[in-house]
Amino acid sequence: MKLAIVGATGLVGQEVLQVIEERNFEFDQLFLVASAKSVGKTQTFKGKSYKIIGMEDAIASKPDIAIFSAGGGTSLEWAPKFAEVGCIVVDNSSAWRMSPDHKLIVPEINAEELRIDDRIIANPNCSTIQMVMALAPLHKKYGVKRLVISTYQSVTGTGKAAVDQLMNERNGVEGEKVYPHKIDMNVLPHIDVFLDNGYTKEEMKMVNETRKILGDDSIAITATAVRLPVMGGHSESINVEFHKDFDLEEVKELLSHAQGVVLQDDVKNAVYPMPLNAHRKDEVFVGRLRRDESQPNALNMWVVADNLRKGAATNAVQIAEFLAANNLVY
Ligand code: 11C
Repeated sequence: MKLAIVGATGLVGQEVLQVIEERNFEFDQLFLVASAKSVGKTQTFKGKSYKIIGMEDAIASKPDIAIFSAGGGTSLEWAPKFAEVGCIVVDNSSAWRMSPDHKLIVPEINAEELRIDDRIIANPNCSTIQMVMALAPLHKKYGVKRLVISTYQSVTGTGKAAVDQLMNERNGVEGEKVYPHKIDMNVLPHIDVFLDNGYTKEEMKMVNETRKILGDDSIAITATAVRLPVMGGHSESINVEFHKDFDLEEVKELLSHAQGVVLQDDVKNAVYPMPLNAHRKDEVFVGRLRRDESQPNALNMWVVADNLRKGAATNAVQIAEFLAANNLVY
């Protein structure tokens, strides 16, 4: 099996390498692919040195699976060219997510949708992945009717330049600005671009991707996505209204048994999910579970995950693992 990591030098690409090493993902050959400015540089993986190659060379090597973390424009242009040579692209960008011809996969929820002829498979947005991981087990039992979400998102979601902006501001150093305002000591209710309806693209991803993954277009969803000077992961306050009533202890029971979900809900001992603890972890952490006393059948929850892990790299590697384990690679 020949594996290519496209966008290997970015924050997500680097995390993909870390995850495949930790999970011992098996392959025979590895190609590290990046933009022209990185081609020719070397990267060490498991003690072996790899030369970074460009797109054309990667396609000529005919990889079986390519994990793309290189942005939407790159993916729109290059993913079909990889697919043409028989490669399965697992794409971390938003380019293919809402296309009716492409699957949007969170393995714990809908990997069974994958078929041998899927050539470009979309990885959802990080803020969507962690939310649906917490919702899916409850949706099955009670039926999600409406979601009201506020996110508290890490600068790592924007990439390395944003981490640099935060650190430069903190250290009083001049440097490139990727946000329209200062991010240190601040909160920006602005992630991705604003759309005509007044929402941001990030907020609308949460609406549209959630419906597609849970397979239910009737779910009412509204979101406010917010950037914080935080590093370890994204946090979300989720108010969920169900069709059926629930028992809070049963909700905890369902979540504590859900694959990839960890319940951290012991407020008496100040135990609840936090990005500092989620950093470098593959699971989604859920806590602050409580009934919304203002509304029937409604629950409040707090969900945290490392956006570079389950929100991006881990989910993509899990998709690749599923393809390999189910003979969907040829
Ligand atoms: C952020 N969620 O935190 C974004 C990053 O559509 O894959 C991922 C953007 C995407 O800024």
